[in-house]
Amino acid sequence: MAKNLTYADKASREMVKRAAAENIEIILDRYESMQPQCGFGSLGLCCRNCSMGPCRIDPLGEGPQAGVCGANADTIAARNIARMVAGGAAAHSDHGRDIAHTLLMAAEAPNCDYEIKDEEKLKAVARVYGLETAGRDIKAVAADVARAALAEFGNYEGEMKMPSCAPEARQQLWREQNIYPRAVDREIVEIMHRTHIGVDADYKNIMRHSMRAALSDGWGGSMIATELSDILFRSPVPIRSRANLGVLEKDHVNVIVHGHEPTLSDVIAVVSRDPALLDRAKEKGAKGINIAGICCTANEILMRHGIPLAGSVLQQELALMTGAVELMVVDVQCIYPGLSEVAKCFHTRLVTTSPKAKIPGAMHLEFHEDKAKAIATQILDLAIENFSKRKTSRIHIPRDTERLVAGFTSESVFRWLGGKYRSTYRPLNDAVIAGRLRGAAGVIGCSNPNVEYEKGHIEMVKELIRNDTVVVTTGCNAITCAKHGLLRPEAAFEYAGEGLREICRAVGIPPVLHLGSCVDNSRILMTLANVVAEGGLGDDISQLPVAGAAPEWMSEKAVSIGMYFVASGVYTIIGHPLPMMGSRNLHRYLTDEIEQEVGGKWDWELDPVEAAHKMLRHIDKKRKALKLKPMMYKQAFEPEA
Ligand code: SF4
Ligand code: MSK
Repeated sequence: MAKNLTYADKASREMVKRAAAENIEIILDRYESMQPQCGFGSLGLCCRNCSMGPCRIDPLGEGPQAGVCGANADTIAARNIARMVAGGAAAHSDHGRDIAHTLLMAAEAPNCDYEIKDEEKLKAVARVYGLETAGRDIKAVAADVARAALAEFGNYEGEMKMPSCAPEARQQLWREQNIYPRAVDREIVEIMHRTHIGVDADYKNIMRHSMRAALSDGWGGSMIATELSDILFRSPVPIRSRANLGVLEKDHVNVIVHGHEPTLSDVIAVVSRDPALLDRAKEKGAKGINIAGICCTANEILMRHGIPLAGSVLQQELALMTGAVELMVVDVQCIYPGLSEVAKCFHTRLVTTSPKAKIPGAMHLEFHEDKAKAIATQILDLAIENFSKRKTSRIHIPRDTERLVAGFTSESVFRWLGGKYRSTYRPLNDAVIAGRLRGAAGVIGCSNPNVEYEKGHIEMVKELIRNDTVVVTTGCNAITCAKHGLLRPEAAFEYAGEGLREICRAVGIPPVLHLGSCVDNSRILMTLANVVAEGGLGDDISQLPVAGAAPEWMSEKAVSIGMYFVASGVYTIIGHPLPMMGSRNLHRYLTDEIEQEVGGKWDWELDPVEAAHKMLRHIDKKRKALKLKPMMYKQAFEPEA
């Protein structure tokens, strides 16, 4: 499947071809060389949690059915999934912790390069933490908010505060199920403890705690990352830009920012407009400095500065294949170590900046928030310097770009849906109640060479909007949608059903709404909470006509995200199943029984159109339970065969 590029955008196809012609190894080659991949690992039946192992369970039932310690398929598979949740929740939440430290610095450090850019958001977050704001110095409030957020990671008693943004009924259910998160670090550490040799052997018990840890991510660490980033870098507003490798410019110094955190990339975006730097670039023969992004760092600076998207996770090496990138600067997450070898084939400098993420062969220039502007300038100077090392004959930039509108938030997004600006969710709820909108779907997540390149994202999203389901998107799905023209307002006329089309026409928004980066899935949670609070669609998220999907998921973060959506009451479908299919019991629990406990459940379906239909059937089921009017418009989707 890896090299099937039927659905890939033209720019990616061009660069994959170039890599093959020049014998430069990229992810698709490495994926192919890994085949066949380990069946025990894929089924979740391999354990190496202690040195009596590694142990493998025979999926056919003929060989061993328990590891040396006696752990069976259910225990081993559940422990493996739990550890994926721990990895994902840790990645998101550590990001949130760093942003909280930056906010504290902005509040207290003299001459800090960061400032409080969104006082309204600061006050809103202060209210969540029960902090007084009236008549207080804004920096003092910011310091209190930062400290309260940091306390969420290491609380030693009570519950986390941020999850109090969830509907009351949902919070109550979490308490009844004993999965209300207490502290981010605690829940993650507890996963590692429970999955140690000889601790928790009950797969359901392990999964319940995994939900608790995932909730500490979605309604905790990730939400802190989003809210505090808005305070520091300002809340996004709808903004126009472009996407795909064609955003690189032949006569400019091209700098790609890649990774996940906005702390450095936001400063790079600002500093790149410094006249002194631009003069230096001109002295070297460049017309200017062009910043473009890959992965979620890209989403962060797209939303706030309109910086164009060079591509999604699978395009990181392809961007270097253009021969036109002077420097790629990376922070954390989703950064392939393989970049270092591809960079060597061109003049490109690969620069790592986080003490948590060094790559052999890359230059390391450590980022410190207290010297943000100086370091950003140093990085851009390196890129300018490198411009003269370009080999013109090696440059091949695909021409393809696509227009997009991005930068919606839970505060702004659905206010638009009613046809005029209103400060409530009433227009959205009314559209759903009246049947102009069938419901809403979150389609998110990575790209993965184990499925046909981008087919899952595009086909699923098109099928959903065709059936009057507004799609909210984040992460690499958002980038893929952008490249394929789904984030243009005109996409409503080309692809959306009549009801959704009418709404998009009235307010000039695309049918697919870009809500940001991976941590910004918290914006989707907050949106769901706001819809419930608005009234008329039940008193809990699990009653809403909504569904979630990650058709091409790949990272541990995606597992944590899926788990917190399920634990929040959302039907969540992914392409490839979680690596646990060797355990029938765990499969049954996650795809069925778990719904009795939390109202949401997992599902898997490789065919993206069929997956979209499963989501639509679920949405219809919820509409029926709410006794909503039948859909006003004739649907393309046939609910029952
Ligand atoms: Fe084997 Fe049990 Fe050790 Fe896992 S924890 S490696 S199943 S003995
Ligand atoms: S970057 S986690 S590949 S969405 Fe957020 Fe893309 Fe997935 Fe990384």
